[in-house]
Amino acid sequence: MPTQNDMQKILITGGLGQVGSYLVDALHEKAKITVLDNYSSTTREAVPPEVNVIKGDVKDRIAADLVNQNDVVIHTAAQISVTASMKDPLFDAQNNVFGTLNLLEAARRFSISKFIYISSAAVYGDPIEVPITESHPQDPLSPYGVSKLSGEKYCMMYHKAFGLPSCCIRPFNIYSPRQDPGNPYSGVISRFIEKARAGQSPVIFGDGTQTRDFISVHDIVDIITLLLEKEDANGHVFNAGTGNSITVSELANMVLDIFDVDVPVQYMPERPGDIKYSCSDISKARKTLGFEPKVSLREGLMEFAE
Ligand code: UD2
Repeated sequence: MPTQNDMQKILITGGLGQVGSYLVDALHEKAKITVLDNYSSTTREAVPPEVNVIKGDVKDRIAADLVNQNDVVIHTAAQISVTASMKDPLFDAQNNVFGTLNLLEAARRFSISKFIYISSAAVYGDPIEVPITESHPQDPLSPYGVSKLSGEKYCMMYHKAFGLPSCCIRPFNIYSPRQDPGNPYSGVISRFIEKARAGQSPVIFGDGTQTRDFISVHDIVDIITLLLEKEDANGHVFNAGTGNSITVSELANMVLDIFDVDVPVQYMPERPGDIKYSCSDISKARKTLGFEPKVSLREGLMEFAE
């Protein structure tokens, strides 16, 4: 194992969050990790006690100071809710646009060997064709989609104009047991599992024929690890999905089957602003990074049951 002194130094913003905390788990024995997190959604206990955690915000001076002390930045901290962004677009932009720019400016001044930005499939808006390639028109339907696209554009512009080794991923629907089911903004998988655990009916918004590409957080960690390793990734944006989709009705049945719960599904009106079909095309990540998603949806759901 490398000694503390010759280990790569990695700053993970949002390191206590869903993606960040799994990244810390995967990397903290191979690299010297510093987490910057404002504790907005989790606690210190999300990562092992030996990991250096700084409480602070990506918008503040502390973020720039930490960039200066590290070799690599993985920027996962964000305002993550589409619904919250509709209610407060300014708060969303302050975090996702200004926070990202604050880090990029620091990365430009100090010699950073890699800057990885976590964008979102929300940049595509309602897709005009599926599967969605990276060159699909980007036409966000929410302030969140706009702020994520803006962060991406800054990363790519800093690469072109200043030679910053930056790259981005656009995750589709990420899930993991660490997503908080009590949070009203949590994803459909957490919601369905919470209901199944209580022996209650999952609630489907709309007719259940809408599709999503659900990707396990472990595969997200894999693609980020590949970005760390591959210089070819710099200056590029990659879809991060599985390349497969499933309807929300099929998902509900799968969850009920895994948790062995026999209840009818409940239907509610479609959620305003919901997109109908979503599925990634991951040819670019396969070709450039050698990325191959490994966790099937059933396996990923079983992890919740364990
Ligand atoms: C996901 C991301 C969002 C953004 C967007 C991009 C999550 C939590 N959100 O939004 O951040 O990247 O993709 O397009 O990953 N549903 C039900 N019952 C429920 C909850 C949801 O039927 O109890 C439906 C919902 O109406 C939608 C689908 O499930 O059709 C997925 O909903 P979601 O909130 O998990 O994620 P999504 O795709 O809206």
